[in-house]
Amino acid sequence: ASGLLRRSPGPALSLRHRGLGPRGAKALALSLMVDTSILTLDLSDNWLQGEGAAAVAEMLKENCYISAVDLSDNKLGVEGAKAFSAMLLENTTIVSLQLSGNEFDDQAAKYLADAITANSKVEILDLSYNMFGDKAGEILGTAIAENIGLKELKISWNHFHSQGAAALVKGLGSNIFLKVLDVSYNGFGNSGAAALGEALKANNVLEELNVRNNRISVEGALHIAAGLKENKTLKRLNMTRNPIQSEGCCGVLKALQANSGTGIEILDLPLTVFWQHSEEFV
Ligand SMILES: *[C@@H]1O[C@H](CO)[C@@H](O)[C@H](O)[C@H]1NC(C)=O
Ligand SMILES: CC(=O)N[C@H]1CO[C@H](CO)[C@@H](O)[C@@H]1O
Ligand SMILES: CC(=O)N[C@H]1CO[C@H](CO)[C@@H](O)[C@@H]1O
Repeated sequence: ASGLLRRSPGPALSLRHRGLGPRGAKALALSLMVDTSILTLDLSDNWLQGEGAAAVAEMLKENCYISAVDLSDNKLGVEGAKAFSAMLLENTTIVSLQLSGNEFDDQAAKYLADAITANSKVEILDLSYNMFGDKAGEILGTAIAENIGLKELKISWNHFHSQGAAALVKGLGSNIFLKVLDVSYNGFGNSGAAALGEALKANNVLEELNVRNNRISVEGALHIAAGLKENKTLKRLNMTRNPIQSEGCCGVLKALQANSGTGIEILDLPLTVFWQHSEEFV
């Protein structure tokens, strides 16, 4: 690991799929502790587990040059979440953090929520492909409401369903920084969509929202439409792969038609048979 580091000039160190494991991570972390040239670190898919994550986290507490870290697909689990959260409570250099695919569950969410609440430096956070459920929705929602730094949050491919989804996006209403939110491939359903609609009414910073594949049907689409009617900032909305039917599509379009101040530039609706109403919107 330290040999690789010596042979890798430049500000970006990418060691994906190298099978580093916890031991490799420890060796690498030791070398990086005093390094001043590396600014971005990609250790995705290295089976680091909690132990390897702890070594990397300790290193990041000392190193004040690395600002972007990718630790996706490393089986970090609760132990990894705890180590990274502790690091984020101290360190203020990290701006971009990719932690997708790390088996984070509701217990891991508790640790991450502490970091999201207190850390105001991280702007890009990817927590997609984890195992967050409804409890995590509540905990992370509260953290999102209080966070004052995140601009982009990806939390797609988790297990947020109705109640948990609603709790998660409730925080969005009070958030005043987040510009991009990706909650695609969860199970929001209509109650999650209703909460999104409410959040859109209150939020005046969000620019991009992805709710692709969330079991949102007509009722949910109309809730989102009600939010769109009272929102100026949203520019890109992805509602594909939801059974919102022609009625839901028309509801969304009518809401935008009624809102002269809408900021929508790109709208992606599911393929559906709504051509029979299309003359109304030409
Ligand atoms: C919506 O998601 C699909 C699939 O990821 C993508 O092809 C499309 O470009 C997205 N639309 C928008 C507006 O982002
Ligand atoms: C740049 C940065 O945030 N580094 C800090 C990480 O945490 C340690 C321990 O609190 C500080 O000493 C560093 O300054
Ligand atoms: C929070 C916010 O800015 N809401 C606005 C969204 O857009 C509508 C209509 O343009 C305004 O009336 C709201 O004040």
